[in-house]
Amino acid sequence: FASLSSVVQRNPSFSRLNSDDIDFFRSILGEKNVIQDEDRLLDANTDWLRKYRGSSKLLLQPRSTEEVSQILKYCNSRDLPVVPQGGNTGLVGGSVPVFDEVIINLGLMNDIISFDKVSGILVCEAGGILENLSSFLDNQGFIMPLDLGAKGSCQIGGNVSTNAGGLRLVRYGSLHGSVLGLEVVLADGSVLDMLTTLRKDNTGYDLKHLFIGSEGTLGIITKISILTPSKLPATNVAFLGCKDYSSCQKLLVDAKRKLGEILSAFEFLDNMSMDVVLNHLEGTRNPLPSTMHNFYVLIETTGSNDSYDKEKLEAFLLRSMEDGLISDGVLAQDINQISSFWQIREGISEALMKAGAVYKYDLSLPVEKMYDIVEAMRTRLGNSAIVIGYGHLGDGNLHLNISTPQYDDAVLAQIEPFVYEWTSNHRGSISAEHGLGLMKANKIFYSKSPEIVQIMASIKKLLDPRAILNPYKVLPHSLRS
Ligand code: AKG
Repeated sequence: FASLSSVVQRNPSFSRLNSDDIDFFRSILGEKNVIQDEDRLLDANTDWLRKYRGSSKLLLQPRSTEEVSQILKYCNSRDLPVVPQGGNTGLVGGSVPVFDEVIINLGLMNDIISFDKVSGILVCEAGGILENLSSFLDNQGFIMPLDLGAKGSCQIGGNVSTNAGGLRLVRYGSLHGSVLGLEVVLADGSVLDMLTTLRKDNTGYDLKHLFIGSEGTLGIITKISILTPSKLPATNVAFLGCKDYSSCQKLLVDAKRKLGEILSAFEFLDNMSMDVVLNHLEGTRNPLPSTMHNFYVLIETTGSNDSYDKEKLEAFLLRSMEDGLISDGVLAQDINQISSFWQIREGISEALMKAGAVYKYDLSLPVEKMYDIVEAMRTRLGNSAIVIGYGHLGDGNLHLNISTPQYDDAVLAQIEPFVYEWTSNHRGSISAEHGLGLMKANKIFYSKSPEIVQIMASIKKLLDPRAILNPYKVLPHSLRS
């Protein structure tokens, strides 16, 4: 676990929890949803990567917006800090306490409030698990506009508050586009009803955007209205081998042009990523077993006419092979093959966890420069670490991951600040889709100017003057009250 005391000090203006507080929470939530059980607290205090561990003594499980409001009103009046928590699958230490913050888990607030089959607009509570929402929509002939490896545990409220990207962004855009409305509880307990179901509404500042991606530091999202695309009948997935990164890039340009509106995912991984998956995830096999390729690309198309889509994809693949952009490839023949191809790409994070210690960087970079940082890092680290690169090539989002058998401060010192400086020098983002959390709060200046960060701090002060909401996250320590 990262040593937190060297990174951040507990805010001395915060109170300590006492027995009157517990009595109050019991009075509003009932005995069973005021949790002090050590095992459950240990889980809720520990992040998915097992890198950060807080020491909260209290987990609250509200069942309604009204209960969230009462909790926050009380905590604000008592200067008790809180951490909103969804599925706790974040990768930057944003969803766990740093010290003794009260954990507010939204998991019991998982109702679907309405679904309009004409417009495809879903209104639901924040604690709905992404996969459950997808299954609900599947029965209605729709899909969620986002999909990610953590779908079985992550909650839509967490997805929205971190502005999660995922595997479909290349087709359906970010949550800033799909989310139409929100209900949010502010630190003082007031409820902002922005839960519109309108596609268009230009009546002044669109405040919901402040809460999308602010990682629970400005308010707690309790309800969401989201535009969902129709489920199309034809999905095809190709798994391809490429000789170099430049071929992957050219393939992307061609895919956008030639597959056009049916392109729904364009993912890549290097051969080191493939090795990690094959070595650590049981039951996986390389879809292209005969030769090792330097890079692999997964292309998914989704459209309304299977034979037309297949013909289009096959013609594209044939042409790309003739042009030398693809060395080998295979088109999934059934749903099992589709899921086995996706399992390789989606399983990389889990495989890395099994391989040892992992240092994660989620970068946005111009596509043509994106892989240079992987090579630069390999040169820097030599034999001391395995450096892998994969991610959402279609969105210019690289997941640079570095794996060592054990955690090593000397390796970290080689990686940081180099990785942040390199990204900043190329006008990239140090967090493409994972957020800043605790891990990168102090690194914000690599991606945002002092003027912008100052405005962010002013907005924080306006909405959460006592700074009780997800403290120590997102904003740099120097600017916190
Ligand atoms: C992805 O696989 O797309 C992720 O966002 C996880 C990346 C990581 O584990 O570094």
